[in-house]
Amino acid sequence: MISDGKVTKMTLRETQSAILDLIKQHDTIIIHRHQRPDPDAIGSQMGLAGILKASFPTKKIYCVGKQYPGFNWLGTTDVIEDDVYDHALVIVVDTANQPRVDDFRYTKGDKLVKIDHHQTTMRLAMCSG
Ligand SMILES: [Mn+2]
Repeated sequence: MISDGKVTKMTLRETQSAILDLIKQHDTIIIHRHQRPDPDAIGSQMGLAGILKASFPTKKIYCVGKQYPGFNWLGTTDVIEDDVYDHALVIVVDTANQPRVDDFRYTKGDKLVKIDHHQTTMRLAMCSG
């Protein structure tokens, strides 16, 4: 976790708890993934959105990024205005580094979380509670 520029080593459970706290604290959550997506990018994006919508039905949950018709079967992304990012939690999934994030507005939210299975090549997240 990085908070105020300070890196804190956390256990997996502490990280999960910190992310859950951020989810609970935000009414709007915007989920990004990488450009030229493959099914694991779209699946993790849409899957997370589905879990969040089921768990927190009153929150506004959006998935952004270019829609590719060949992946319509996995779900469709939302087109949202810039002001939706005000006070939003942004979660970037399956994206190793900043240049690959689809939709560069990912920095415009209130808080930013990265959830990824790639080796860390670049830090994205400013995750603070
Ligand atoms: Mn991928």
